[in-house]
Amino acid sequence: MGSMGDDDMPYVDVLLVGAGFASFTLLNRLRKMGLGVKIFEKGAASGGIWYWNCYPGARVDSDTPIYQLFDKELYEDFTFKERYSGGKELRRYFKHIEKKWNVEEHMEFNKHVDGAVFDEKKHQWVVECSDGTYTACRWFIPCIGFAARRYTPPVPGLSEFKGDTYHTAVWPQHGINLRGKRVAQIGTGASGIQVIQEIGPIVKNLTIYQRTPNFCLPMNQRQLDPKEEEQKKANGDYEKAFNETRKTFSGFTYDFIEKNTFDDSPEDREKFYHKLLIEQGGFHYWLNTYKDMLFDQKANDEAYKFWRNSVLKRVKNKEKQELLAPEVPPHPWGTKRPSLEQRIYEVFDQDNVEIIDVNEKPIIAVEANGLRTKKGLVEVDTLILATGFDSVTGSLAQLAIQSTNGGTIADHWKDRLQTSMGIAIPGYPNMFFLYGPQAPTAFSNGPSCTQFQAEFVEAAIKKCIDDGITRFEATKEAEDDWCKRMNEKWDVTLFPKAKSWYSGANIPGKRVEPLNWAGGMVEYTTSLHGSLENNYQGWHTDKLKA
Ligand code: N01
Repeated sequence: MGSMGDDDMPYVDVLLVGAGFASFTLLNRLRKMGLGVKIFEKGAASGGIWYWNCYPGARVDSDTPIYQLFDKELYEDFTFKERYSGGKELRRYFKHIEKKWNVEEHMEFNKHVDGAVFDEKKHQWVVECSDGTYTACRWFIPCIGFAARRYTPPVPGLSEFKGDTYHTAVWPQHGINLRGKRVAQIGTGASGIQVIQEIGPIVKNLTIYQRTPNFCLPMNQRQLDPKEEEQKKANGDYEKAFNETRKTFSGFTYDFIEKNTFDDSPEDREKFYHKLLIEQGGFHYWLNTYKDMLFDQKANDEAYKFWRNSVLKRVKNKEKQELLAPEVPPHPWGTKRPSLEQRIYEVFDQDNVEIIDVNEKPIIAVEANGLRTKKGLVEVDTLILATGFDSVTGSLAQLAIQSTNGGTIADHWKDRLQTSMGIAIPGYPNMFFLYGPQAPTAFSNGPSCTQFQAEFVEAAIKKCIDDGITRFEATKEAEDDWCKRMNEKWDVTLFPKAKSWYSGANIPGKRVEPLNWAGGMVEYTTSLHGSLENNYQGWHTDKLKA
């Protein structure tokens, strides 16, 4: 970081990292305030996660209209085609944003941010990129999401494999033809389920190495009628939906109901579950159900029982039934991320699809021609790693962003994860991060979370500019308070009973702790905005001496 202080260093008021939903929301808001804004994106195009995750079947699990930027200017001439949009459609949407908002001058692609250091004399960040360039900015805002650091498990012999290996997080942009191939896949999370569903019907055979079954929910996908959508826009239904997301736990348009599981008779409960799971589909069975489902084990068992029966009806193979919907679940229902599916259980049940439980039959080694377990060698042409991410914390912790107290973000989190309200860190003045740790992130609809965080960032920057403040840093007290509240919210739920990326348990050696705010969106946004009150109570402020 040698160039600090160069007067000819390029300067921009706000530097955003990553070209996904969060950055575009901020870009539009902040440039309207008259600020100079740039987005540095390491990929060759915009889309954020939708640029990188282009594996077969990639599709979002949030429904139209709430999976988009909440902006009339954008939706008035763009209509999504399906209830749940596919990856290609989302990329088309990002192109639309770029064109509609005329963002070209703000974008730099193939620009990888390595690290940054704060210049106390100027109250500016100096940001270093891997192309050797430095950029100064007053406000530095990484918007790199929770899945920017992929994870590959240390399977013995992985480099010995002579076939092709692909990780879902860096799937080749040109696609891969797997028709008629013998394929092995490790992992059955959200990415893994979508790949299986897509390729199961076309490959010669597919061997799935499963560690934990994914308790999938029917997506109830459907094509949208363009005329109907136009009518909805004209009626104000889109705006109503966006507003609704502000009032719910997860930033969806629906919420937990004001009833506990056993308030209903068994018959009424069955009817209610049926409505959520079968008729409505999507996340209704997860986030629109009895309010005790994620807090009370007995209530949770009821939800599991109903869900399990629905799966058993779709899978004929008895062994697969037990692998996919075991009598005794490995974790409470809904404490790991359920995937939305369109035909996954029928695909799992196909004769060309085999499921190997790696708890019972661990992968002994990957060999030149395939994968060996104690059952023998399965020869394959292609190996797919759908093994996820060093989620939530890994994205930021991998960057060399220096604290004013010394050390990096990874150092700051050495003993515990700590942030102020999941948006800032003491020692990192004038820096916010969006859709990251200790925010509603993994428990929320992405565009809702980033929209509400962006509104706060805009309000904070505006207030600072109005008050002549040039240095704005979270207090240690605010951070300690947030960590305490994080744990209080988490500990009363059933989430700690699951080994999940929600708590870092998917990465060997990673400390297990709550990574996401489990107190709901409303309390989250209220806390953010409240922190600016009473003379910036959650923040230290300073002004450059003239
Ligand atoms: O990653 P994951 P992902 N041996 O961590 C398994 C979002 N997203 O990329 O469950 C064997 O969920 C691991 O097993 P286990 C979404 O929020 C959204 O699928 O840890 N298996 C798991 O099955 C999602 O939740 C969308 O026991 C091993 C899998 O690999 C998040 O991103 C689409 C293993 C990893 O699953 C992450 O999803 C895609 C090992 N050593 C992603 N190590 C949509 O909206 C790991 N696994 C649709």
